[in-house]
Amino acid sequence: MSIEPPVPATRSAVELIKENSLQLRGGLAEELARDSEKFSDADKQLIKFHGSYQQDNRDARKDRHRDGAGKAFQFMVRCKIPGGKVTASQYLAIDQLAEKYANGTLRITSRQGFQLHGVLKSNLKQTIREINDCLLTTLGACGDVSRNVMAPPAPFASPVYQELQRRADVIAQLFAPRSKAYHDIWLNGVAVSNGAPELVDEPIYGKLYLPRKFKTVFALPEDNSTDLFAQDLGFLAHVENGAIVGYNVYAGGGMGMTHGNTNTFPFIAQAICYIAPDQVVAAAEGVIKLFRDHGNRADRKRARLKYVLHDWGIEKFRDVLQTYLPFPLVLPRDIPVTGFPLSVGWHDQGDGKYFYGISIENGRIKDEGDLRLRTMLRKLIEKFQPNIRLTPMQDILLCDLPKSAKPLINRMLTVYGVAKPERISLVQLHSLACPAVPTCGLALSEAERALPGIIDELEAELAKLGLDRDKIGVRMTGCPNGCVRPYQSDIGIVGRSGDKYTLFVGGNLVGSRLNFVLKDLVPMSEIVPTLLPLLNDYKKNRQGEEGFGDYCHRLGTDRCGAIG
Ligand code: SRM
Ligand code: SF4
Repeated sequence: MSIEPPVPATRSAVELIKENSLQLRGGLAEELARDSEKFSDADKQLIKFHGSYQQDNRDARKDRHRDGAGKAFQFMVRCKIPGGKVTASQYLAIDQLAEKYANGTLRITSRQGFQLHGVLKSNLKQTIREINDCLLTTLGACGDVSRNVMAPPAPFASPVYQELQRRADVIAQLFAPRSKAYHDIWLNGVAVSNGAPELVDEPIYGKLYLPRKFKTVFALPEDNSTDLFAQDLGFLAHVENGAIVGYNVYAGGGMGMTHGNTNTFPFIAQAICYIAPDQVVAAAEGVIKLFRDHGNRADRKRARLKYVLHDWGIEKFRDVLQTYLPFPLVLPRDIPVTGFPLSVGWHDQGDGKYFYGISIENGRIKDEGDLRLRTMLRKLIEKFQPNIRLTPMQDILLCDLPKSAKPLINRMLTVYGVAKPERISLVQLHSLACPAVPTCGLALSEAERALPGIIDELEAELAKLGLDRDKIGVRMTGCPNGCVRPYQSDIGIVGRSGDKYTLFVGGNLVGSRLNFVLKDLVPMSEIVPTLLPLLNDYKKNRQGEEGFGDYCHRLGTDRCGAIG
């Protein structure tokens, strides 16, 4: 039985669209059949639940405006891939779709998914259908539902790693929307006008789905590569003698904020309770239901779970959560998070096989000039048919390889101009950027296209200072929404407007602490020069093995500001 949440006095427009959508159908089927380049405003919202965003090519805006043409509409299509697990044939199918219907590139996302960009409306249905043909899905990749569930990607033969991957699948499946709209619209082609659609029970979501997106991850103390502290819900495994004996449950993390609106802010997830392994599903259901019933449905800028936790405080959050749990809430244990492995390079899986992690700059798999990354990956995957894992750092792991694959893979990297991880600077390996311009409609500034230049500059300075063996994480976004989790990193660069950025320092590699503003409105060309005095001082005055973010945190805002 669906339980409808209490309806608040005022509701945002999206709430009404969801409610009246006949379980996410709206007019999507009819609009798809129509010869037009875009969807209506209401259906533009609904299409997100099906894994796609209506965008326009922002590079083309000026010329088209001059020529009196409207926007060049196109679609982003996102696959939801629990734990980032992809088979060789699925990879090859997505690679083909990138060529046939998108802009010839694949984008690994910061949540272990794939995105295609530049799909025209006329090709959207076929793209989504072919994604499903290879047994991947886009359902619930976006929209007000439980989003892709992340798990540490390394394919170690260890029961602990395997258990977390299995759990990610279970949670992803349990909290996927049950509506048949997705099948009707994209796979079977049934239009609403063909008769009343079949409505099903949505036991968790009801008619209104969630107030906003909801993100879950699994992590290990020594492997927080899924960035537990940035998530609505996180399960931190407690391991004893090689087995998971429980989990600390974290809730209320999130990154998005709006410049100038102090009512919005990034927030670090808090440890709420400790559970036994067989309580994972009930705990997830409890937190999701709490969010469904108490999340803000009037103001989407304040709708995430983090605001419920912030506004209530942790004690009330625990008390209310208890009413949704079928077991007594036990306080969390002391389980420190200590590691953030990247998994690039060669690794022994522990079952006689190996995996090779390739660092993908900002997740973009493409051929460009001498770099023939996309071709190389296709050839390698065709030859070795490896299982694949996508990482939350936007990298790719080729798994289950025989030892004998090493020489050929090493040779292919050289021939196709792809840098081996050991030849890539540590600062680049630890950097992330979001797509921003030209595809993201919310971008205020460049990110993916700008970060490589900034990293080049930073690498040169770090080498001069002898800091090139330090792990320093840089995360850049084109707007404050924080799609690559910039507010917990050593250095965060957040788009402000055009050429100007807000510069943050003081987070850490494991992401357990928010950073703070070093300087606002920094022109792109001044980003590295602004950081230099601090890096100099860090080199001279750091304590022991202190990381750059820890050093900035120790100094605090005022002293960093005075130096920087
Ligand atoms: Fe994101 C919106 C890209 C992970 C916070 N995000 C968007 C949209 C769809 C723009 C839009 O709404 O029109 C971006 C599409 C750009 C494009 O052209 O592709 C976009 N987000 C991405 C990706 C592709 C960034 C990447 O470099 O990989 C990531 C896709 C992940 C996936 O596979 O599901 C992505 N987004 C994140 C994360 C990181 C995470 O999930 O761990 C965050 C911060 C964590 C969080 O949710 O708080 C994030 N995205 C946002 C927000 C801010 C939400 C908020 O609470 O305020 C928006 C804006 C919104 O939802 O209104 C947003
Ligand atoms: Fe777009 Fe902003 Fe997300 Fe970057 S951080 S992808 S600019 S919404």
